Amino acid sequence: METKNWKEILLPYIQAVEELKVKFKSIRTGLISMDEYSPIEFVTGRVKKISSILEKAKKKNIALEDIEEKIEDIAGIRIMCQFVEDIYKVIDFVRGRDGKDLYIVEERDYITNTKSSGYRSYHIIIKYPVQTGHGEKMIFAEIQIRTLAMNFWATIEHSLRYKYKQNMPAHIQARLTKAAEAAYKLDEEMAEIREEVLKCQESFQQESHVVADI
Ligand code: 0O2
Repeated sequence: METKNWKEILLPYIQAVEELKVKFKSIRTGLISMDEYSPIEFVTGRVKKISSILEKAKKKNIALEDIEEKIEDIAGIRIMCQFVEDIYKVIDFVRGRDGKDLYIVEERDYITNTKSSGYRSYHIIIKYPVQTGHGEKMIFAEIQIRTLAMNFWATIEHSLRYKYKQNMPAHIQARLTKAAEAAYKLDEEMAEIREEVLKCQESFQQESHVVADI
């Protein structure tokens, strides 16, 4: 794979990210326009930088000609949810698309199996067909699904880790792991608050029915 081919190679990945973003954003738009709750808060996407692709290939001992077959997150989208239970609704949605407009290759549950860094998120690796000027091309893409709290932690941890490269001091690492626990507790607390609000709403609706019936 020569350097001059990068533009051509990355084109279907750019297209896939754009298409997937539209698909997931329109779920939100559709639900909101019908005055319904959306499990999707916002969606972002990116195509991995060439330098990061090369770095990953080197780290994983992947030959340049195997990059497209072995690096699964050249195209990546991130779906942010308010609550942990919303993540599972989004997962169900993606599973419902399996065999239709995308093909699930693997699911990685870093919510149940939190990484040692403290990282939590749900990853779904898919194969996605892109229609190009030269016909259909099947490419890998990674969908990361997380709460706002998980995203808050991961975004900051990622930028700090980048500053240190591989040499993050142990005490900083330990503080970040503690911060991840705080983010986990925040998700739990928010879920409990939501449950209480929903209960209150239900009993309020029941009471107003009783009043209406009288
Ligand atoms: P970027 O910039 O987001 O693309 P790995 O073996 O960990 O290098 P692999 O085998 O592809 O990666 O699998 P994994 O761990 O399922 O997914 C890697 C991606 O998950 C990362 O991509 C991050 O986006 C995210 N991730 C995984 N672990 C962590 C973590 O400890 N902290 C943060 N902030 N993110 C994490 P990249 O390529 O590292 O980065």
